[in-house]
Amino acid sequence: MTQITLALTKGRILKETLPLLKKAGIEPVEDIFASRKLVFPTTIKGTRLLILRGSDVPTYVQFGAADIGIAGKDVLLEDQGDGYYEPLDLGIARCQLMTAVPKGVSSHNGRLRVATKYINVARRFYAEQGRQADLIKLYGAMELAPILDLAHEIVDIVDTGNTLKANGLETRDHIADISARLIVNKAAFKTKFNAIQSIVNSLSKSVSI
Ligand code: PRT
Ligand code: MG
Repeated sequence: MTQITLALTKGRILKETLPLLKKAGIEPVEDIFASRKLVFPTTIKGTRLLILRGSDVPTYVQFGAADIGIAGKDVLLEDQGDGYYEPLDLGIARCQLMTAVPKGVSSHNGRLRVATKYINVARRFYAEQGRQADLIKLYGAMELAPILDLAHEIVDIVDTGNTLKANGLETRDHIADISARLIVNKAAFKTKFNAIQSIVNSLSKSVSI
């Protein structure tokens, strides 16, 4: 029997992932939200789920500790890892990566300070724009940085825009459309081809229903 390990992103992506997995016939045998466990067997023998931080999902898949992963495209753009394919857009947890600035403030002249947790994404974006930017790494609450003059602008996820608005910011440049993606370890895709292809196919059907 082929053992398949799926690394899932906890938090808001997980809530939308479980119904998709269920439609694909993969169900955890116990309630993930009622448990502190990190590994869950499923109704498919040999197939188990890991519940991880999003930014750890590509790492587990790249090194083959998980065969398949589900993570936000923002996380994958920032990860820049190879060692995995990205065969399927799951169409869930949709949002956008944007730059944001204090409302009504015109473009900053001179050297820009940008706060973000997406350092690699931001470096590429400003380089493509031909703009000099000093990047400041934050781990959360990016919206605070312009208010306290830590940065002139931020690079962050925007969905409804309510968080920006509540903090006196507005969007400026669109960087990327984001949704959760399926990734597959390259070596596992060869050695466990049938089992993985069957999961990718079932999931791609549950996405399109
Ligand atoms: O917990 P950890 O630090 O690992 O990450 P996290 O707290 O960001 O995780 P979580 O559970 O929020 O899920 C993050 C993933 O969900 C991201 O990698 C995205 O792919 C996806 N996603 C979809 C979002 C949003 N929508 C979203 N709105 N991630 C974050 N947000 C945040 C955003 O950072 C901002 O603070 O929601 C706020 C903006 O929402 P609006 O509606 O006010 O614009
Ligand atoms: Mg969180």
